[in-house]
Amino acid sequence: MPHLTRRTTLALFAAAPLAALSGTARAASHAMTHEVAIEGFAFAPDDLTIGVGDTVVFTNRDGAPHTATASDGSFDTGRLNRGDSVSLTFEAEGTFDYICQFHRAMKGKITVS
Ligand SMILES: [Cu+2]
Repeated sequence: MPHLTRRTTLALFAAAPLAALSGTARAASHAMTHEVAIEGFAFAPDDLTIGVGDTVVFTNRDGAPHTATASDGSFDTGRLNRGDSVSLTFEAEGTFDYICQFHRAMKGKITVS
């Protein structure tokens, strides 16, 4: 059965050139990719710590559409239908709470350190 996957890469948090450069250098040597599944109206894991330059892939495994939308507006996957994935690369340190825009009781957190 065809499996439709949307892949989008967003560079978040345009930083000062020097910070961006060091972030890129670190990303080249240590960047990791982490998976967050959206399943059963929950993010799994719902609390994730990653490194600067790492990528998080959000994949919706529910029949219902979901989003992962930062509470501070710093990122938004947009609507993810069943099987859709979006990759987000985090280029700056911080703690980012996010929700699903359609089901606001769904909450998650990503810490970039
Ligand atoms: Cu949802």
